[in-house]
Amino acid sequence: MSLFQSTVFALATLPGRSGLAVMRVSGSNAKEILHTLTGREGFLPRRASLAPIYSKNETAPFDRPLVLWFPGPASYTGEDVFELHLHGGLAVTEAASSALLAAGATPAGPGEFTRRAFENGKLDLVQAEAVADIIDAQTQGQLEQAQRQLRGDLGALYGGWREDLGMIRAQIEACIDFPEEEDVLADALKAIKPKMTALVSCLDAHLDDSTRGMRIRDGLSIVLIGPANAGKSTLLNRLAGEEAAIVSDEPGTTRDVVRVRLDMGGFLVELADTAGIREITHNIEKEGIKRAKTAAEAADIRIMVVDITQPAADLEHITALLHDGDYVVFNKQDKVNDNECVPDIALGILVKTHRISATSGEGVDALISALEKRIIEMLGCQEAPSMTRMRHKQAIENTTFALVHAMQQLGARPELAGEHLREAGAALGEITGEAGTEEILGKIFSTFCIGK
Ligand SMILES: Nc1nc2c(ncn2[C@@H]2O[C@H](COP(=O)(O)OP(=O)(O)OP(=O)(O)O)[C@@H](O)[C@H]2O)c(=O)[nH]1
Ligand SMILES: [Mg+2]
Repeated sequence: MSLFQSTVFALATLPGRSGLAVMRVSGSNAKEILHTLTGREGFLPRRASLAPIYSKNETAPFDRPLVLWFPGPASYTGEDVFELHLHGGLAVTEAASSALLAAGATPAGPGEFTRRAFENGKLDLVQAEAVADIIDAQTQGQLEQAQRQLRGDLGALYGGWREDLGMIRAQIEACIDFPEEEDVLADALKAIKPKMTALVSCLDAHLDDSTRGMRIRDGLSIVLIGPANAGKSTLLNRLAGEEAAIVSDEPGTTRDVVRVRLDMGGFLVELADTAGIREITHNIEKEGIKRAKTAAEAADIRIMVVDITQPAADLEHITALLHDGDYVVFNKQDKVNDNECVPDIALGILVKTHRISATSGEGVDALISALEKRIIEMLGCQEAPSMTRMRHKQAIENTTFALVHAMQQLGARPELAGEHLREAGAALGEITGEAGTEEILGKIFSTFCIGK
């Protein structure tokens, strides 16, 4: 029996003119409502059939949709569900909504179908989030990660750790329940400790890997920095394939951070252009330079753009922002001979260098290939599933925190250790939803769109 009383409906497709519009209906009255709408009964489960559909008190049908009947629990939500594949367009979908309302269904809230699937045990919370991620995916990398998550890889990993925590706790409780022989208790507790240490290492390794999954989902950040007039904005426009940033021969053109989203090597990249960094007294430009530095510090990869024709003077403020593995791009190659030496920049770190012309495009393909290779190395497939949201990361951190506390209490106060283990299990359970509160669930599903 579903936890929800009402039967809800929503368009699963975008509203507006289209070939088809799919209306989804779920809830305990779905069968009765389908009968009211079509005047028919006996739809075969999971078989498509054409049926005329009527508005209340009308004898002429307003459309003849394809009807799909999914009796619960073998449905997406676990409840009785039907879908109407209507003709797309406002008049038809409006008529269908009115007929559904008249028959007693109510409009679904954001993510309500997936929420019902979660409440009815069809999906865990991590899988529900994966449904949202699949719909939002713009790149192959995002899609593959969301599909792995929907398959249950991440949920299985967390479920396994939760079981381990439960077993350790049971063992501690068993020791506490038979405390007659002190030596036996001490030995038994000693034997439990390595299991806890092993679990802490697994959680730590998962935390270390946390950026990967989140970068795949939210985008890897690449920031262009450099002196004024070096051609940063020209390069951003070339990489983006659009005139996103203003280009001019006046130094100090860019002030705000200009961000564009790109697909590089199948992964989502957020590329940012920033203000040229130079000694300046103008307040607005100063603020721009501050923002440039902040963006550079937060980025996953920095590309320093330098004008190949200019002497490499006063670049320390910029080179100080670079990290090992970043890029230095000598731009305006079209203005010099191929064999001309590049300006000698003092760097104490390992960077990759490229010679390009952002205006002619020379050398840009090689730069793109190098970046794509690097991104695939950073985000490409690994065996273990990665966490994909800050919410997961915080819960794993809380789990580790409680588990470490449990280890500290194990010898002296095993009953307290048991309590910390319970907290650790609860923190882990929040991720998959076993220990989810209404507040957490409400927050997650409110970000879904209607019809999901
Ligand atoms: N010849 C040549 N000119 C270039 C090249 N790239 C940029 N320029 C020119 O250099 C000038 C500055 O280019 P921008 O892209 O605005 O430089 P920027 O680094 O964004 O400059 P700021 O925003 O002021 O820091 C413009 O006149 C561009 O047309 C290049 O590869 N070759
Ligand atoms: Mg610029």
